[in-house]
Amino acid sequence: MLQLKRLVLLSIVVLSALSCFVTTDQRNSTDAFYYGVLPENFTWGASTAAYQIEGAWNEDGKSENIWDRFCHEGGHIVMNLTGDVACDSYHKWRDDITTMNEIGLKHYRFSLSWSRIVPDPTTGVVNEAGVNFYLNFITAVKQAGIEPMVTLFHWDLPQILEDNGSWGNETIIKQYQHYADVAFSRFGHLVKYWLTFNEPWVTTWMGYGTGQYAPGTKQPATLPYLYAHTIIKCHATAWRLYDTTYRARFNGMVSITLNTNFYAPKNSSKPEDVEAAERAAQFMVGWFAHPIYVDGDYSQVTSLLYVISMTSEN
Ligand SMILES: *[C@@H]1O[C@H](CO)[C@@H](O)[C@H](O)[C@H]1NC(C)=O
Ligand SMILES: *[C@@H]1O[C@H](CO)[C@@H](O)[C@H](O)[C@H]1NC(C)=O
Ligand SMILES: *[C@@H]1O[C@H](CO)[C@@H](O)[C@H](O)[C@H]1NC(C)=O
Ligand SMILES: *[C@@H]1O[C@H](CO)[C@@H](O)[C@H](O)[C@H]1NC(C)=O
Ligand SMILES: *[C@@H]1O[C@H](CO)[C@@H](O)[C@H](O)[C@H]1NC(C)=O
Ligand SMILES: CC(=O)N[C@H]1CO[C@H](CO)[C@@H](O)[C@@H]1O
Repeated sequence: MLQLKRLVLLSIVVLSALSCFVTTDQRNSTDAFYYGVLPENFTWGASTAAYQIEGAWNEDGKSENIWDRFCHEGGHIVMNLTGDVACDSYHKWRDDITTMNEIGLKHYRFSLSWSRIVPDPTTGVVNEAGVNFYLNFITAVKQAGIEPMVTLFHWDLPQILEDNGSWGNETIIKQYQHYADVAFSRFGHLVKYWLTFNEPWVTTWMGYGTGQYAPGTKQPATLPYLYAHTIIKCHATAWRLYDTTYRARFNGMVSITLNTNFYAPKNSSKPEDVEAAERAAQFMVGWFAHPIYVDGDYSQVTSLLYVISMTSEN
C-alpha cells in the first residue's frame, strides 16, 4: 500500500509523451485522433521527471539546478516545499521497480538530471557517480521486463548555465550536445527510446514568460521566443548526433515531448473560427512542431513573433 502511494506520487506526470512516435501515416490522419481506436501497438506507461522524484539534490557530486534554486528561494511554491527529498527515488529506486512490476507496467518514462551527470557543463567533466546511478537503475528496469524511455531534459537546467546567459547563450548548444553524447554513449545499449526535451513550451513560457516556474523570469515579449529557438537547435543537434554516431549501433529512436492544449472552433461552420483554432494550435504546439516536423522553419504565426523578439531584444 505504501509502495502504491509512492508510485502515485511518482507518476505526477503520466502518459505524456508516448504519441511522439506516431508514424507519418497517423500524423496526417486527423480523424484518427478524434475517433476510433488507438493504433495497434500503442504504448501505455507511466512517467516521472528527475527533479520531481529523485531527491538527493546535492549528493554524490550533483550540482545545483534552477529548480533547486527556485524552491530554496522560497515564496514560489505552496508551503515553500522543495524537491530536496521528493520520493527519494535516488535511494529507493529498487522499491520503485518493485511497484512498477506490481502494477504491471511495461514502459517507464523518466528523465536524467543533467546536473547529476555533468555537474559543470562549462568544463564538461562527467560525474561517474551520476552515470553509475542511472546505469544501475536502467539495467534493473530492463531486467524487470520494463522498457525504459529516457528524457534528457525535463526543465532542470544546471544553475551555472542559467548564470551564464541561460538559453540565450549559444554555447549551450555544444554543452547540451556533449551531455546528450554522454547519455547516448553510456546508456545507448540499454535505451531504445530517447526524448531530447520535455515540453519546451513549459520551459520557455512558464520559466521565462510568466515566471511561474523556475527560474522565475518574467520577460514574456522576448525570452520565450529567443530561448525556444536555441532549444530547437539543441534538439536538432542531439538528433543528428544520434543519427550519425549511434543509430547504426543501437538502432533506437530520438524524439521530443511537445505539450499542447486542444483548440476547437467555437462554431465549426464559421471559417474565421476554424482559422482561429488552427492559429492557436500553431501558436502553441506548432511553435516547436513546425520547425521540427514540417520544414525546418517557423510557421507564419510564430516566425513573426520570433522576428519581433529579436528586434526588441537588440
Ligand atoms: C505491432 O507489433 C508487432 C510485433 O512486434 C508487429 O509485427 C506489427 O507489425 C506491429 N504493428 C504495427 C502497426 O506497427
Ligand atoms: C516562504 O518563503 C518566503 C521567502 O523566504 C517567506 O516570505 C514565506 O513566509 C515562506 N512561507 C512559508 C509558508 O513558510
Ligand atoms: C558563469 O557562472 C558562474 C557561476 O555562477 C559565475 O561566477 C560567472 O560569473 C558566470 N559567467 C558569466 C560570463 O556570466
Ligand atoms: C556563455 O557561456 C560560457 C560558458 O558556458 C561563458 O564562458 C560565456 O562567457 C558566456 N557568454 C555570455 C555572453 O554570457
Ligand atoms: C454557426 O455559424 C453558422 C454560419 O455562420 C450559422 O448559420 C450558425 O447559426 C452558427 N451556429 C451557432 C450555434 O451560432
Ligand atoms: C498536412 C498534410 O500533409 N495533409 C495531407 C494529408 O493527406 C491528404 C490526402 O492524402 C492530403 O490531401 C493532405 O494534403
